[in-house]
Amino acid sequence: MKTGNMILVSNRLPTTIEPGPDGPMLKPSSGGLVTALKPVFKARKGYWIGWLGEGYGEEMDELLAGSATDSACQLVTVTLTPGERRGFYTGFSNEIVWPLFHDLQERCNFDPTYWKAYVSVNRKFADAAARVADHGSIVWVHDYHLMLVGEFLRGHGVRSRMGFFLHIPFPPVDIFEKLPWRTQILRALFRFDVIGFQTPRDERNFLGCVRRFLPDVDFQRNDGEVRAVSDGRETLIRNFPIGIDFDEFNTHAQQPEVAARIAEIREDMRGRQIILGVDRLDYTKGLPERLRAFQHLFATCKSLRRQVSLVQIVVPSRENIPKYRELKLETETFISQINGQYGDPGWMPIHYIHRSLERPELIALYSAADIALITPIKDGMNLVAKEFCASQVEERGVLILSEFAGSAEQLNNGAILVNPYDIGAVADALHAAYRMDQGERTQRMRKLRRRVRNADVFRWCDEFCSYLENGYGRAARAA
Ligand code: ADQ
Repeated sequence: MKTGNMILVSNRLPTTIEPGPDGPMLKPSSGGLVTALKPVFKARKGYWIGWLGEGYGEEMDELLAGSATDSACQLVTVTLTPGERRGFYTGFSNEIVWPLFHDLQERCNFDPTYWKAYVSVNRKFADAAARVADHGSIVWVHDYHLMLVGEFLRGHGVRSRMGFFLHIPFPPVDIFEKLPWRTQILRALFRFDVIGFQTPRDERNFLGCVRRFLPDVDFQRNDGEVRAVSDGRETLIRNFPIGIDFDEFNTHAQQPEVAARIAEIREDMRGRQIILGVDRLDYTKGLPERLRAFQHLFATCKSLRRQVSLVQIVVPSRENIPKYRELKLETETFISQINGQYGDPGWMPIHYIHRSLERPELIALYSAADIALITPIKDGMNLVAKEFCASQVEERGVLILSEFAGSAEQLNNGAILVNPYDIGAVADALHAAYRMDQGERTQRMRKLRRRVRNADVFRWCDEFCSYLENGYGRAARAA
Protein backbone atom coordinates (compact mmCIF):
# COMPACT_ATOMS: atom_id res chain seq x y z
CA MET A 1 0.00 0.00 0.00
CA LYS A 2 1.39 3.37 -1.00
CA THR A 3 1.41 6.15 1.54
CA GLY A 4 -1.03 8.99 1.16
CA ASN A 5 -4.71 8.79 0.36
CA MET A 6 -6.49 8.97 -2.96
CA ILE A 7 -9.33 11.46 -2.66
CA LEU A 8 -11.94 11.26 -5.41
CA VAL A 9 -14.43 14.09 -5.64
CA SER A 10 -17.57 13.87 -7.81
CA ASN A 11 -21.05 15.32 -7.79
CA ARG A 12 -22.65 11.97 -6.83
CA LEU A 13 -21.32 9.27 -4.56
CA PRO A 14 -21.02 5.84 -6.15
CA THR A 15 -23.92 4.56 -4.05
CA THR A 16 -27.61 5.14 -3.50
CA ILE A 17 -29.66 4.80 -0.35
CA GLU A 18 -32.83 2.76 -0.27
CA PRO A 19 -35.31 2.22 2.56
CA GLY A 20 -34.76 -1.20 4.22
CA PRO A 21 -36.64 -3.09 6.97
CA ASP A 22 -34.29 -1.67 9.66
CA GLY A 23 -33.80 1.78 8.18
CA PRO A 24 -31.89 3.11 5.18
CA MET A 25 -29.60 0.70 3.31
CA LEU A 26 -26.72 1.39 0.93
CA LYS A 27 -26.81 0.09 -2.63
CA PRO A 28 -23.59 0.45 -4.63
CA SER A 29 -24.03 2.00 -8.08
CA SER A 30 -22.89 -0.11 -10.99
CA GLY A 31 -21.93 2.62 -13.48
CA GLY A 32 -18.84 2.45 -15.67
CA LEU A 33 -17.06 5.17 -13.73
CA VAL A 34 -17.43 3.25 -10.48
CA THR A 35 -15.99 0.11 -12.07
CA ALA A 36 -13.16 2.14 -13.55
CA LEU A 37 -12.19 3.82 -10.35
CA LYS A 38 -12.32 0.77 -8.09
CA PRO A 39 -8.76 -0.35 -8.98
CA VAL A 40 -7.50 3.03 -7.75
CA PHE A 41 -8.27 1.85 -4.24
CA LYS A 42 -6.33 -1.39 -4.65
CA ALA A 43 -3.10 0.60 -4.64
CA ARG A 44 -3.94 3.04 -1.87
CA LYS A 45 -6.57 3.82 0.72
CA GLY A 46 -8.78 6.77 0.28
CA TYR A 47 -12.02 8.67 0.29
CA TRP A 48 -14.78 9.34 -2.21
CA ILE A 49 -16.53 12.63 -1.60
CA GLY A 50 -19.91 13.44 -3.10
CA TRP A 51 -23.61 14.06 -2.67
CA LEU A 52 -25.75 11.13 -1.57
CA GLY A 53 -29.15 12.14 -2.86
CA GLU A 54 -32.23 14.06 -1.86
CA GLY A 55 -33.10 14.00 1.84
CA TYR A 56 -29.85 12.56 3.21
CA GLY A 57 -27.19 14.45 5.13
CA GLU A 58 -24.21 13.99 7.41
CA GLU A 59 -26.22 11.65 9.67
CA MET A 60 -25.53 9.04 6.96
CA ASP A 61 -21.74 9.28 7.43
CA GLU A 62 -21.85 6.58 10.12
CA LEU A 63 -23.62 4.19 7.76
CA LEU A 64 -21.17 5.11 5.00
CA ALA A 65 -18.20 4.59 7.33
CA GLY A 66 -19.47 1.03 7.93
CA SER A 67 -19.32 0.41 4.20
CA ALA A 68 -15.58 1.05 4.23
CA THR A 69 -14.84 -2.12 6.20
CA ASP A 70 -14.75 -4.29 3.06
CA SER A 71 -13.16 -1.65 0.85
CA ALA A 72 -10.20 0.68 1.03
CA CYS A 73 -12.48 3.57 0.09
CA GLN A 74 -14.49 5.50 2.63
CA LEU A 75 -17.47 7.46 1.36
CA VAL A 76 -18.05 10.99 2.70
CA THR A 77 -21.24 12.97 2.08
CA VAL A 78 -21.55 16.61 1.22
CA THR A 79 -24.86 17.88 2.53
CA LEU A 80 -26.75 20.36 0.39
CA THR A 81 -29.93 22.28 1.11
CA PRO A 82 -32.67 22.07 -1.55
CA GLY A 83 -31.87 25.71 -2.47
CA GLU A 84 -28.14 24.96 -2.90
CA ARG A 85 -28.92 21.91 -4.98
CA ARG A 86 -31.24 23.93 -7.21
CA GLY A 87 -28.78 26.77 -7.81
CA PHE A 88 -25.67 24.62 -8.12
CA TYR A 89 -26.95 21.50 -9.88
CA THR A 90 -30.18 22.30 -11.71
CA GLY A 91 -29.10 25.90 -12.28
CA PHE A 92 -25.41 26.51 -12.92
CA SER A 93 -24.37 22.97 -13.87
CA ASN A 94 -27.35 21.98 -16.00
CA GLU A 95 -28.82 25.25 -17.25
CA ILE A 96 -25.49 26.94 -18.00
CA VAL A 97 -22.43 24.69 -18.26
CA TRP A 98 -24.14 21.63 -19.76
CA PRO A 99 -25.84 23.44 -22.69
CA LEU A 100 -22.95 25.88 -23.27
CA PHE A 101 -20.29 23.16 -23.34
CA HIS A 102 -22.46 21.25 -25.85
CA ASP A 103 -22.54 24.38 -28.10
CA LEU A 104 -26.19 25.14 -27.27
CA GLN A 105 -25.84 28.69 -26.02
CA GLU A 106 -29.50 29.53 -26.75
CA ARG A 107 -30.52 27.06 -24.04
CA CYS A 108 -28.45 28.79 -21.35
CA ASN A 109 -29.98 30.72 -18.49
CA PHE A 110 -27.11 32.92 -17.21
CA ASP A 111 -28.80 33.69 -13.88
CA PRO A 112 -26.22 35.33 -11.53
CA THR A 113 -27.73 33.61 -8.47
CA TYR A 114 -26.71 30.27 -10.02
CA TRP A 115 -23.06 31.38 -10.02
CA LYS A 116 -23.26 32.23 -6.31
CA ALA A 117 -24.64 28.78 -5.54
CA TYR A 118 -21.97 27.15 -7.74
CA VAL A 119 -19.18 28.96 -5.89
CA SER A 120 -20.52 28.14 -2.44
CA VAL A 121 -21.22 24.46 -3.22
CA ASN A 122 -17.79 24.00 -4.84
CA ARG A 123 -16.36 25.45 -1.63
CA LYS A 124 -18.32 22.89 0.41
CA PHE A 125 -16.92 20.00 -1.65
CA ALA A 126 -13.41 21.42 -1.22
CA ASP A 127 -13.94 21.82 2.55
CA ALA A 128 -14.92 18.15 2.79
CA ALA A 129 -11.86 17.09 0.77
CA ALA A 130 -9.54 19.32 2.83
CA ARG A 131 -10.75 17.68 6.06
CA VAL A 132 -9.43 14.28 4.94
CA ALA A 133 -6.39 15.38 2.91
CA ASP A 134 -2.97 14.75 4.37
CA HIS A 135 0.59 15.43 3.27
CA GLY A 136 0.83 12.70 0.64
CA SER A 137 -2.78 12.75 -0.63
CA ILE A 138 -3.62 12.68 -4.32
CA VAL A 139 -6.87 14.42 -5.28
CA TRP A 140 -8.88 13.60 -8.42
CA VAL A 141 -11.89 15.82 -9.14
CA HIS A 142 -14.51 14.81 -11.73
CA ASP A 143 -16.53 16.81 -14.18
CA TYR A 144 -18.17 20.11 -14.89
CA HIS A 145 -20.04 20.46 -11.60
CA LEU A 146 -16.79 20.94 -9.68
CA MET A 147 -14.44 23.11 -11.72
CA LEU A 148 -13.60 25.44 -8.78
CA VAL A 149 -12.68 22.77 -6.22
CA GLY A 150 -8.93 22.95 -6.94
CA GLU A 151 -8.84 26.65 -6.19
CA PHE A 152 -10.62 26.28 -2.84
CA LEU A 153 -8.40 23.36 -1.87
CA ARG A 154 -5.28 25.44 -2.54
CA GLY A 155 -6.92 28.17 -0.43
CA HIS A 156 -7.03 25.65 2.42
CA GLY A 157 -3.27 25.20 2.04
CA VAL A 158 -3.57 21.73 0.47
CA ARG A 159 -0.37 21.15 -1.50
CA SER A 160 -1.13 17.65 -2.77
CA ARG A 161 -1.07 16.72 -6.42
CA MET A 162 -4.51 17.40 -7.85
CA GLY A 163 -6.14 16.43 -11.13
CA PHE A 164 -9.36 17.29 -12.91
CA PHE A 165 -11.11 15.30 -15.64
CA LEU A 166 -13.89 16.80 -17.78
CA HIS A 167 -16.34 14.14 -19.00
CA ILE A 168 -18.21 16.48 -21.35
CA PRO A 169 -16.85 18.45 -24.35
CA PHE A 170 -14.99 21.74 -23.96
CA PRO A 171 -16.45 24.35 -26.36
CA PRO A 172 -14.59 26.50 -28.88
CA VAL A 173 -13.64 30.04 -27.93
CA ASP A 174 -16.53 31.80 -29.73
CA ILE A 175 -18.99 29.81 -27.60
CA PHE A 176 -17.06 29.77 -24.31
CA GLU A 177 -16.66 33.54 -24.44
CA LYS A 178 -20.41 33.93 -23.76
CA LEU A 179 -19.91 32.65 -20.22
CA PRO A 180 -19.94 35.64 -17.85
CA TRP A 181 -17.62 33.80 -15.43
CA ARG A 182 -15.19 32.53 -18.10
CA THR A 183 -12.00 33.97 -16.60
CA GLN A 184 -12.73 32.82 -13.04
CA ILE A 185 -13.33 29.27 -14.24
CA LEU A 186 -10.18 29.10 -16.36
CA ARG A 187 -8.07 30.53 -13.53
CA ALA A 188 -9.52 28.03 -11.06
CA LEU A 189 -8.69 25.12 -13.37
CA PHE A 190 -5.04 26.14 -13.35
CA ARG A 191 -4.85 25.32 -9.64
CA PHE A 192 -4.84 21.63 -10.71
CA ASP A 193 -1.63 19.83 -11.70
CA VAL A 194 -3.34 17.80 -14.44
CA ILE A 195 -6.35 18.79 -16.54
CA GLY A 196 -7.77 15.94 -18.64
CA PHE A 197 -10.16 16.07 -21.60
CA GLN A 198 -11.90 13.37 -23.62
CA THR A 199 -10.51 14.22 -27.07
CA PRO A 200 -7.82 16.26 -28.85
CA ARG A 201 -10.62 18.58 -30.06
CA ASP A 202 -11.60 19.46 -26.45
CA GLU A 203 -7.97 19.97 -25.53
CA ARG A 204 -7.48 22.30 -28.52
CA ASN A 205 -10.62 24.28 -27.65
CA PHE A 206 -9.45 24.70 -24.07
CA LEU A 207 -6.02 25.91 -25.14
CA GLY A 208 -7.67 28.39 -27.53
CA CYS A 209 -9.76 29.80 -24.67
CA VAL A 210 -6.74 30.05 -22.38
CA ARG A 211 -4.73 31.92 -25.03
CA ARG A 212 -7.60 34.36 -25.42
CA PHE A 213 -8.59 34.97 -21.80
CA LEU A 214 -5.42 34.22 -19.82
CA PRO A 215 -2.67 35.72 -22.02
CA ASP A 216 -0.17 35.53 -19.15
CA VAL A 217 -0.14 31.69 -19.27
CA ASP A 218 2.93 30.21 -21.01
CA PHE A 219 2.74 26.92 -22.93
CA GLN A 220 5.29 24.30 -23.86
CA ARG A 221 4.35 21.47 -26.20
CA ASN A 222 6.39 18.31 -26.02
CA ASP A 223 5.59 14.87 -27.46
CA GLY A 224 1.82 15.45 -27.58
CA GLU A 225 1.75 16.85 -24.06
CA VAL A 226 1.16 20.46 -23.21
CA ARG A 227 2.60 21.95 -20.06
CA ALA A 228 1.34 25.37 -19.06
CA VAL A 229 2.84 27.70 -16.47
CA SER A 230 0.51 30.03 -14.63
CA ASP A 231 1.49 31.94 -11.47
CA GLY A 232 4.70 29.92 -11.26
CA ARG A 233 2.79 26.60 -11.13
CA GLU A 234 2.97 23.98 -13.90
CA THR A 235 -0.16 22.24 -15.16
CA LEU A 236 -0.23 19.35 -17.62
CA ILE A 237 -3.04 19.47 -20.20
CA ARG A 238 -3.81 16.32 -22.12
CA ASN A 239 -6.60 14.23 -23.62
CA PHE A 240 -7.45 10.89 -21.99
CA PRO A 241 -10.33 9.29 -23.96
CA ILE A 242 -12.41 7.28 -21.49
CA GLY A 243 -13.14 3.61 -22.23
CA ILE A 244 -15.41 0.88 -20.91
CA ASP A 245 -14.88 -2.44 -19.16
CA PHE A 246 -14.70 -4.40 -22.45
CA ASP A 247 -14.41 -7.80 -20.78
CA GLU A 248 -17.58 -7.30 -18.76
CA PHE A 249 -19.71 -6.77 -21.89
CA ASN A 250 -17.85 -9.34 -23.98
CA THR A 251 -18.14 -12.05 -21.34
CA HIS A 252 -21.76 -11.34 -20.43
CA ALA A 253 -22.80 -11.41 -24.08
CA GLN A 254 -21.64 -15.04 -24.23
CA GLN A 255 -23.48 -16.30 -21.17
CA PRO A 256 -26.28 -18.82 -21.81
CA GLU A 257 -29.08 -16.74 -20.25
CA VAL A 258 -28.10 -13.70 -22.35
CA ALA A 259 -27.84 -15.87 -25.47
CA ALA A 260 -31.37 -17.18 -24.78
CA ARG A 261 -32.67 -13.64 -24.40
CA ILE A 262 -30.97 -12.60 -27.68
CA ALA A 263 -32.77 -15.44 -29.50
CA GLU A 264 -36.07 -14.35 -27.92
CA ILE A 265 -35.61 -10.72 -29.02
CA ARG A 266 -34.81 -11.79 -32.58
CA GLU A 267 -37.86 -14.02 -32.69
CA ASP A 268 -40.08 -11.20 -31.39
CA MET A 269 -38.82 -9.02 -34.24
CA ARG A 270 -39.69 -11.78 -36.76
CA GLY A 271 -36.48 -11.66 -38.75
CA ARG A 272 -36.60 -7.89 -39.30
CA GLN A 273 -33.33 -6.02 -38.88
CA ILE A 274 -33.17 -4.33 -35.48
CA ILE A 275 -31.93 -0.76 -35.38
CA LEU A 276 -31.05 0.16 -31.80
CA GLY A 277 -30.88 3.55 -30.09
CA VAL A 278 -29.88 3.81 -26.40
CA ASP A 279 -29.67 7.21 -24.77
CA ARG A 280 -30.24 9.21 -21.64
CA LEU A 281 -33.21 11.45 -22.36
CA ASP A 282 -31.18 14.56 -23.11
CA TYR A 283 -31.42 17.18 -25.85
CA THR A 284 -27.71 16.61 -26.68
CA LYS A 285 -28.40 13.03 -27.77
CA GLY A 286 -30.13 14.13 -31.01
CA LEU A 287 -33.40 12.21 -30.61
CA PRO A 288 -35.70 14.48 -32.65
CA GLU A 289 -33.12 14.65 -35.46
CA ARG A 290 -32.78 10.86 -35.41
CA LEU A 291 -36.53 10.36 -35.58
CA ARG A 292 -36.73 12.78 -38.50
CA ALA A 293 -34.07 10.74 -40.34
CA PHE A 294 -36.02 7.58 -39.63
CA GLN A 295 -39.22 9.13 -40.93
CA HIS A 296 -37.33 10.31 -44.02
CA LEU A 297 -36.10 6.75 -44.60
CA PHE A 298 -39.66 5.39 -44.81
CA ALA A 299 -40.85 8.32 -46.88
CA THR A 300 -38.11 7.90 -49.48
CA CYS A 301 -37.52 4.15 -49.43
CA LYS A 302 -40.78 2.20 -49.40
CA SER A 303 -39.00 -1.13 -49.74
CA LEU A 304 -37.57 -0.78 -46.23
CA ARG A 305 -40.97 -0.55 -44.58
CA ARG A 306 -41.71 -3.76 -42.63
CA GLN A 307 -38.04 -4.78 -43.07
CA VAL A 308 -36.60 -2.85 -40.10
CA SER A 309 -37.73 -1.60 -36.69
CA LEU A 310 -36.11 0.94 -34.43
CA VAL A 311 -35.87 -0.10 -30.78
CA GLN A 312 -35.32 3.18 -28.96
CA ILE A 313 -34.36 2.90 -25.30
CA VAL A 314 -34.40 6.05 -23.29
CA VAL A 315 -33.25 6.39 -19.68
CA PRO A 316 -35.19 9.00 -17.69
CA SER A 317 -32.93 11.91 -16.81
CA ARG A 318 -33.08 15.29 -14.97
CA GLU A 319 -36.86 15.06 -14.81
CA ASN A 320 -37.21 18.08 -12.54
CA ILE A 321 -35.91 20.40 -15.30
CA PRO A 322 -38.77 21.73 -17.52
CA LYS A 323 -36.73 21.48 -20.77
CA TYR A 324 -36.23 17.76 -20.16
CA ARG A 325 -39.95 17.22 -19.53
CA GLU A 326 -40.71 19.04 -22.79
CA LEU A 327 -38.24 16.84 -24.66
CA LYS A 328 -39.95 13.70 -23.32
CA LEU A 329 -43.31 14.90 -24.57
CA GLU A 330 -41.88 15.95 -27.92
CA THR A 331 -40.13 12.57 -28.37
CA GLU A 332 -43.19 10.53 -27.44
CA THR A 333 -45.49 12.57 -29.68
CA PHE A 334 -43.12 12.20 -32.61
CA ILE A 335 -42.78 8.43 -32.10
CA SER A 336 -46.53 7.88 -32.02
CA GLN A 337 -46.89 10.07 -35.11
CA ILE A 338 -44.40 7.90 -37.07
CA ASN A 339 -45.99 4.70 -35.80
CA GLY A 340 -49.43 6.04 -36.76
CA GLN A 341 -48.22 7.12 -40.18
CA TYR A 342 -46.40 3.92 -41.23
CA GLY A 343 -47.24 1.09 -38.79
CA ASP A 344 -49.75 -1.69 -39.40
CA PRO A 345 -51.12 -4.54 -37.24
CA GLY A 346 -48.12 -6.76 -38.03
CA TRP A 347 -45.37 -4.16 -37.82
CA MET A 348 -44.42 -1.35 -35.48
CA PRO A 349 -41.74 0.98 -36.96
CA ILE A 350 -40.56 2.15 -33.51
CA HIS A 351 -40.54 0.26 -30.20
CA TYR A 352 -40.06 2.78 -27.41
CA ILE A 353 -38.80 1.84 -23.94
CA HIS A 354 -38.56 4.59 -21.34
CA ARG A 355 -36.81 3.13 -18.30
CA SER A 356 -33.45 2.07 -16.95
CA LEU A 357 -32.59 -1.52 -17.93
CA GLU A 358 -30.67 -4.15 -16.00
CA ARG A 359 -27.23 -4.89 -17.48
CA PRO A 360 -28.07 -8.37 -18.92
CA GLU A 361 -31.10 -6.98 -20.80
CA LEU A 362 -29.06 -4.06 -22.17
CA ILE A 363 -26.28 -6.41 -23.30
CA ALA A 364 -28.81 -8.75 -24.95
CA LEU A 365 -30.21 -5.81 -26.91
CA TYR A 366 -26.73 -4.63 -27.94
CA SER A 367 -25.93 -8.17 -29.14
CA ALA A 368 -29.24 -8.74 -30.92
CA ALA A 369 -29.11 -5.44 -32.83
CA ASP A 370 -28.18 -5.41 -36.51
CA ILE A 371 -27.49 -1.68 -36.54
CA ALA A 372 -26.76 0.77 -33.71
CA LEU A 373 -27.88 4.32 -34.48
CA ILE A 374 -25.98 6.66 -32.17
CA THR A 375 -26.37 10.24 -33.30
CA PRO A 376 -25.77 12.82 -30.54
CA ILE A 377 -25.52 16.40 -31.73
CA LYS A 378 -22.53 16.66 -29.38
CA ASP A 379 -21.14 14.22 -26.79
CA GLY A 380 -18.00 14.11 -24.64
CA MET A 381 -17.36 10.46 -25.52
CA ASN A 382 -20.54 8.32 -25.72
CA LEU A 383 -20.01 5.02 -23.97
CA VAL A 384 -23.05 3.39 -25.59
CA ALA A 385 -21.14 3.19 -28.90
CA LYS A 386 -18.31 1.31 -27.18
CA GLU A 387 -20.66 -0.94 -25.17
CA PHE A 388 -22.41 -1.93 -28.41
CA CYS A 389 -19.10 -3.00 -29.98
CA ALA A 390 -17.99 -4.92 -26.89
CA SER A 391 -21.30 -6.86 -26.86
CA GLN A 392 -21.14 -7.75 -30.57
CA VAL A 393 -19.41 -11.10 -30.09
CA GLU A 394 -20.83 -12.41 -33.39
CA GLU A 395 -19.45 -9.36 -35.22
CA ARG A 396 -22.63 -8.81 -37.26
CA GLY A 397 -23.75 -5.35 -36.14
CA VAL A 398 -23.08 -2.07 -37.96
CA LEU A 399 -22.32 1.08 -35.98
CA ILE A 400 -23.70 4.37 -37.33
CA LEU A 401 -22.12 7.10 -35.25
CA SER A 402 -22.35 10.87 -35.12
CA GLU A 403 -19.14 12.64 -36.09
CA PHE A 404 -19.82 14.95 -33.13
CA ALA A 405 -19.47 12.18 -30.50
CA GLY A 406 -16.03 12.08 -28.85
CA SER A 407 -15.89 8.35 -29.61
CA ALA A 408 -15.90 9.11 -33.38
CA GLU A 409 -12.24 10.07 -33.04
CA GLN A 410 -11.35 6.49 -32.04
CA LEU A 411 -14.05 4.57 -33.93
CA ASN A 412 -13.89 6.26 -37.34
CA ASN A 413 -12.15 3.25 -38.81
CA GLY A 414 -15.11 0.85 -38.75
CA ALA A 415 -18.18 2.93 -37.98
CA ILE A 416 -20.25 4.78 -40.59
CA LEU A 417 -19.87 8.39 -39.49
CA VAL A 418 -22.76 10.80 -40.05
CA ASN A 419 -23.68 14.42 -39.45
CA PRO A 420 -26.81 14.04 -37.28
CA TYR A 421 -28.33 17.25 -38.66
CA ASP A 422 -28.18 15.85 -42.20
CA ILE A 423 -31.28 13.67 -42.13
CA GLY A 424 -30.83 12.59 -45.74
CA ALA A 425 -27.30 11.36 -45.00
CA VAL A 426 -28.45 9.52 -41.86
CA ALA A 427 -31.23 7.83 -43.85
CA ASP A 428 -28.67 6.87 -46.54
CA ALA A 429 -26.37 5.45 -43.86
CA LEU A 430 -29.26 3.35 -42.53
CA HIS A 431 -29.93 2.07 -46.00
CA ALA A 432 -26.25 1.24 -46.56
CA ALA A 433 -26.04 -0.53 -43.19
CA TYR A 434 -29.20 -2.52 -43.94
CA ARG A 435 -27.73 -3.75 -47.22
CA MET A 436 -24.19 -4.34 -45.95
CA ASP A 437 -23.04 -7.93 -46.49
CA GLN A 438 -21.79 -10.13 -43.67
CA GLY A 439 -18.15 -9.96 -44.85
CA GLU A 440 -17.97 -6.19 -44.57
CA ARG A 441 -19.91 -6.17 -41.29
CA THR A 442 -17.40 -8.57 -39.74
CA GLN A 443 -14.41 -6.68 -41.05
CA ARG A 444 -15.66 -3.38 -39.65
CA MET A 445 -16.83 -4.75 -36.30
CA ARG A 446 -13.55 -6.60 -35.74
CA LYS A 447 -11.63 -3.33 -36.07
CA LEU A 448 -14.01 -1.58 -33.74
CA ARG A 449 -13.81 -4.28 -31.08
CA ARG A 450 -10.02 -4.26 -31.19
CA ARG A 451 -10.00 -0.52 -30.65
CA VAL A 452 -12.46 -0.64 -27.75
CA ARG A 453 -10.63 -3.56 -26.11
CA ASN A 454 -7.21 -1.90 -26.38
CA ALA A 455 -8.32 1.41 -24.89
CA ASP A 456 -10.47 0.17 -22.04
CA VAL A 457 -11.45 2.01 -18.90
CA PHE A 458 -8.69 0.48 -16.78
CA ARG A 459 -6.09 1.83 -19.16
CA TRP A 460 -7.75 5.26 -19.02
CA CYS A 461 -7.65 5.24 -15.23
CA ASP A 462 -4.09 3.97 -15.08
CA GLU A 463 -2.89 6.59 -17.55
CA PHE A 464 -4.56 9.50 -15.75
CA CYS A 465 -3.31 8.31 -12.37
CA SER A 466 0.21 7.96 -13.73
CA TYR A 467 0.26 11.62 -14.79
CA LEU A 468 -1.42 12.64 -11.58
CA GLU A 469 1.01 10.85 -9.29
CA ASN A 470 4.25 11.15 -11.22
CA GLY A 471 3.76 13.98 -13.70
CA TYR A 472 4.37 11.63 -16.66
CA GLY A 473 2.56 8.82 -18.46
CA ARG A 474 2.84 5.07 -18.64
CA ALA A 475 5.20 5.05 -21.61
CA ALA A 476 7.68 7.31 -19.82
CA ARG A 477 7.30 5.27 -16.63
CA ALA A 478 8.15 2.04 -18.47
CA ALA A 479 11.21 3.55 -20.19
P1 ADQ B 1 -23.71 10.28 -20.46
O1 ADQ B 1 -24.18 11.56 -21.08
O2 ADQ B 1 -24.58 9.70 -19.45
O3 ADQ B 1 -22.23 10.42 -19.85
P2 ADQ B 1 -22.87 7.92 -22.14
O4 ADQ B 1 -21.41 8.02 -22.28
O5 ADQ B 1 -23.54 7.44 -23.38
O6 ADQ B 1 -23.56 9.28 -21.75
O7 ADQ B 1 -23.21 6.93 -20.96
C1 ADQ B 1 -24.53 6.50 -20.72
C2 ADQ B 1 -24.49 5.27 -19.82
O8 ADQ B 1 -25.84 4.96 -19.43
C3 ADQ B 1 -23.94 4.05 -20.54
O9 ADQ B 1 -23.01 3.40 -19.71
C4 ADQ B 1 -25.18 3.16 -20.77
O10 ADQ B 1 -24.94 1.77 -20.62
C5 ADQ B 1 -26.11 3.60 -19.67
N1 ADQ B 1 -27.49 3.44 -20.15
C6 ADQ B 1 -28.02 4.03 -21.22
N2 ADQ B 1 -29.30 3.64 -21.35
C7 ADQ B 1 -29.58 2.80 -20.36
C8 ADQ B 1 -30.75 2.10 -19.93
N3 ADQ B 1 -31.95 2.19 -20.53
N4 ADQ B 1 -30.67 1.34 -18.85
C9 ADQ B 1 -29.49 1.25 -18.19
N5 ADQ B 1 -28.37 1.91 -18.51
C10 ADQ B 1 -28.41 2.67 -19.59
C11 ADQ B 1 -21.27 11.49 -19.67
C12 ADQ B 1 -20.91 12.28 -20.93
C13 ADQ B 1 -20.47 11.31 -22.02
C14 ADQ B 1 -19.29 10.47 -21.52
C15 ADQ B 1 -19.59 9.85 -20.17
C16 ADQ B 1 -18.36 9.18 -19.55
O11 ADQ B 1 -22.01 13.05 -21.37
O12 ADQ B 1 -20.10 12.00 -23.20
O13 ADQ B 1 -19.05 9.42 -22.44
O14 ADQ B 1 -20.05 10.83 -19.25
O15 ADQ B 1 -17.27 10.04 -19.47
